[in-house]
Amino acid sequence: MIECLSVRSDTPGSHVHNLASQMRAGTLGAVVIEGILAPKTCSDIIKRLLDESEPAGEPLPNYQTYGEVLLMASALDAYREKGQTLADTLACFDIETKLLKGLQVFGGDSPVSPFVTNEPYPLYTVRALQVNGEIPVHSERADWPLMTEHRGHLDLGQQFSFYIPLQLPAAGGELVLYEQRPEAAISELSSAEVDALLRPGGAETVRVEPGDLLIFDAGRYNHRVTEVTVGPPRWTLGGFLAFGKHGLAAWS
Ligand SMILES: O=C(O)CCC(=O)C(=O)O
Repeated sequence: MIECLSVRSDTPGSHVHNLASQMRAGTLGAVVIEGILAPKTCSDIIKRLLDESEPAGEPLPNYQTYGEVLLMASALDAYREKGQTLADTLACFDIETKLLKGLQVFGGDSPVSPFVTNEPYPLYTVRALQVNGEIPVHSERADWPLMTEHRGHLDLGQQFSFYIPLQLPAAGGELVLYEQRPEAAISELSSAEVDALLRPGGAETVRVEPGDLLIFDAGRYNHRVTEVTVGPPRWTLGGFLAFGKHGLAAWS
């Protein structure tokens, strides 16, 4: 059983101050903080990117990213530059303030800030999963080549993912969390075979409305996004979180 909880973004911190610690302790699998972005803001963000920007890359078939996901990036400078271009394109939406406010409801007593070494890391990317696109099963791990700075500062044994859906497809594009950590090599298996292998150990489909912020224990649970079978495309805005010495740090 994966424990999932929903709270409103204006819930007083004193009522929910244990969310991040509960997830750290393994008693909470996923949290939804409702109402971080207005529905019109979500559609305006998509429109602005389609009108004024080009995706930074297509790491999987039918999956475009605006800004670069660190684990798929090949150089820190280019990753930062693409993150800055995205932040500049979307500056009028004040996303960073709204996102950090939502993440702070989750953090409670632990302050949440963008991960900074000598320079800040981009806080989020925006991703578009088109019809026929899917995100294969994975979990967030510590050993990505460009995470050397993270390793010195953060507890990467436990990484959380966060995202806000900006637009949902009519069918498919659902996040599935699996309780069982696979022992067999799964990279060669199809999504249907992976599902058949892992589902008996427990699985949860997490539904999140556009504008709500989901945070889940992405290091603990293998997860995947099912194929988008009926459009429109699935758009999400998000990144990753881990505990450091001074609270929670976020990056994209
Ligand atoms: O929604 C997405 O684009 C990615 C979801 C995911 O796999 C993650 O956040 O780890």
